[in-house]
Amino acid sequence: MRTNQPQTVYLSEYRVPAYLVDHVDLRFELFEEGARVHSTLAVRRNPESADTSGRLELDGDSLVLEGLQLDGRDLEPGQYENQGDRLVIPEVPEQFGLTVVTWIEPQNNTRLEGLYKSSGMFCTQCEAEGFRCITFFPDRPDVMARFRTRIEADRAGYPVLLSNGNDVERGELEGGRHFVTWEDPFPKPCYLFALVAGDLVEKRDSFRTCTGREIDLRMYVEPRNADKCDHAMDSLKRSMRWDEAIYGREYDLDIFMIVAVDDFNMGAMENKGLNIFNSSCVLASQDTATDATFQRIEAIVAHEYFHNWSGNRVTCRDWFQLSLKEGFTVFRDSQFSADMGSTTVKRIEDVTLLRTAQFAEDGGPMAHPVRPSFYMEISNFYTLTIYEKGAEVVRMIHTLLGPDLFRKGSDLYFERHDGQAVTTDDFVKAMEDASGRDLTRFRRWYEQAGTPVVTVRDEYDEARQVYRLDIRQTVPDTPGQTGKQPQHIPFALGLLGTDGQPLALKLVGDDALPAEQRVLELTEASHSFEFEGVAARPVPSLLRDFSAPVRVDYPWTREQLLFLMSHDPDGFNRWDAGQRLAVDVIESLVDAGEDAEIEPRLVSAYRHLLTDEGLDQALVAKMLQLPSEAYLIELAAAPRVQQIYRARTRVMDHLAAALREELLACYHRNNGGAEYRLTSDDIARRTLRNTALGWLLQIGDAEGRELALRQYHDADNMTDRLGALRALVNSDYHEDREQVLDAFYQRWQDDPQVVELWFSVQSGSTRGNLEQVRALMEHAAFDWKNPNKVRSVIGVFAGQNLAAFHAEDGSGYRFLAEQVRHLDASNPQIAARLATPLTRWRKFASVHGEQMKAALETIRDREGLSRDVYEVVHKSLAG
Ligand code: 0A1
Ligand code: ZN
Repeated sequence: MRTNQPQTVYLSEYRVPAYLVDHVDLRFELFEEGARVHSTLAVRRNPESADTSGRLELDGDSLVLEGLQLDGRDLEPGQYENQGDRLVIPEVPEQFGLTVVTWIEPQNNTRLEGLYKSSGMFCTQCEAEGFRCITFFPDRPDVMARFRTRIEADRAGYPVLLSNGNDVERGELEGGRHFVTWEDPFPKPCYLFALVAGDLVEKRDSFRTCTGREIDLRMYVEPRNADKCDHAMDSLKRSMRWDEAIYGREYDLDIFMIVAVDDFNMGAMENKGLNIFNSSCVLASQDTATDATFQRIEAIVAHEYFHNWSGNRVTCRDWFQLSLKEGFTVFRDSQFSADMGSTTVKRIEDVTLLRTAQFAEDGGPMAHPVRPSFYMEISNFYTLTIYEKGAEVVRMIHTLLGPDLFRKGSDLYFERHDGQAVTTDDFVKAMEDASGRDLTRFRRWYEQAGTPVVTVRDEYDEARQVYRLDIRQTVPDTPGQTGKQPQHIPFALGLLGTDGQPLALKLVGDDALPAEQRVLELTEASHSFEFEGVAARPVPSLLRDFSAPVRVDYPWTREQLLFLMSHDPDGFNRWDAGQRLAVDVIESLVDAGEDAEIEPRLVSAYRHLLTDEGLDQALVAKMLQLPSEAYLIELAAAPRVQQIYRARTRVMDHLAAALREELLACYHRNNGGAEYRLTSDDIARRTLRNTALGWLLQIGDAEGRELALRQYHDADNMTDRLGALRALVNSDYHEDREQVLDAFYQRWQDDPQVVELWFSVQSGSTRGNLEQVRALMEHAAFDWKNPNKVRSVIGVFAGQNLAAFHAEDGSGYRFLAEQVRHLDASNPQIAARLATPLTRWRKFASVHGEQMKAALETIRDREGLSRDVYEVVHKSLAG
């Protein structure tokens, strides 16, 4: 907490550390009243530093300093300065041992950074700057040390004591206490340090690596969760195998551990050999987790595991390089998920998130490049831009180089930089060196914020049988960045003939063999491409597979979109054509009267999707989802949320009514009754039947209601049970809604993950209002200290229940501001994230924008605002 203005940190001010730490010896004495941390560092001057002042500076946060010794001798008060957030020793030798003793209070740590308690266990979260909440230390990722950690605690309360690496010693202590010592042979930055102490059950498995080493795999969870580990364990083994096969990466320690904790700010953390997970991202059983949760768990387990190479063995030089590890690792986990399920569906899901949320971020006040050049609070930069856009940037390199050269590049990167802390530029350089390609202009993707707009116009010359595409790109201004340069964009496309068949593409003056798809490389502000031998005006299929994170501006007609929906060989673009058509239809209704006609061809297109069983059902399940309100809002220049909401609802009602028979048939056809399996086929079936159910209840269909009630009671898995619950909650059957919600809570009240689902179904329901959300916050299961509960009630309301959040009277905005102010006192990271919807006030038309701004100002005026919230609020109000 602070009242003075937080400092900005600049990339341009990066200097190598003046001192290096070769070894860290930690001893934790854990008690109920607090913890004492003894830390002994082997320090030496960095020969590469220009700083020869002899001054050592260590970072700290909320620490009580109990002891300080240099080479075994106590330092006198005049020999050091404890500034609270910094410990300065003005004169130190070239090489020395430093012992620091600190006292901390994990039981009172509500920020969930550093060492804290969750459901009675001790655990840590040190990324990005949490280690300084444990002891004074050079808390920066380019200081890499070997850690030895001894943990001492009461044996009865904390039988399990874990840290990174291998356990090398254990024993009994006086007073019923015991200790375990862990040693991690790999030098690592302190943000990868982890400690866990608790009464946990252990699940064991093993994995034989490609060179025949046997790795001990262990999961630690609270006893009540013992039956929810199998999926994560299987996902882990699949990830390990996949990383060997696709990237040639073998696991390096003899043991790999996963721990589940209930209170966690993010999804999970890749601490070396000891990954710590938010319970909701790792625990699953058929009864308690939905298909989406199973898939998310597989992806996050993979993500954290993949970090062992992309992040841990090769780490970031400074936090401006965060996307070095995050963008690359998200790219890797999305490749993995694609390989485990449906490639097209995975692509659709990734692009939906990117276009809905990352594009909004890139167009808002917190817009920043994939490699930012300044920040106030690094926790605010764990963003969709760093993660998702960062992954798209790596993906474009993959597209430009092709899989083989990309693999050559990643091999070179891992080999060249193993054990180092490096930059995004080192990554690009490795890709360049391995492939011989020049990525100079490509680097702008890392430097320029904002979503490029690619404008495409076409002309067909019948006499010459030539089809010409004129393509221009512009990168919009973002806060603090104007006058941007063209970026290197891989633009995949195909052309379809009037018969729906792909044309062989032959560029005028290019002697490459004709192919049905090409990746054009856009490097200038504008280009023209002429295709020859084109017998009739074709329909272009642009930016196939979403080959670059850009907006495409092309004047599609509805005929063209319908044509692409049924003929494009690119599954992603078939889906995208359907989305564009639906967006066009909904947008055209926003300003039209209540009786305006709804495009009849949309109905027939949806009918075709519902009835043609020859189509890929996983793709159909995706195509049946209308574009979300959030996406429609993102696309609009000055969105009027209520009108958008009504137009979208009208289209849904209309489609559901017109297609009632088809929806019922689709429901019954996919009501398998077979054993629950997680194949993409079965997932598609469940998605289809639950979508059909949702639509039927949307129009209050009586038969749909019967089906939903029956499904709710008969379901043998959470996907179907929640599907039925959600359909009823979003219907006008109020009594059923209340009854089923009660029954659900009674049945699952002891399972926090299921209660979170129960919360979010209600707070996200368009039938729900602010009063109901306030009531949820009064519910016994709501807990301000648990980020998952805060997210599932307040976050879901502001992020998904958009008609209620943007209520005309501004009550949604005032509500959110009130919650942000409240939460900032205990958990600034979550408070800052929660504030995001308000920070986008400039995008909204007059009254709404003003109301949002006023709400934001009430946050700004809070006394003792955290650095986290200060940064997002001030950036949003600036200019
Ligand atoms: N590195 C983790 C995510 C993570 C980031 C920050 C945290 O605290 C501020 C916690 C976790 C990942 O990418 O999975
Ligand atoms: Zn990550």
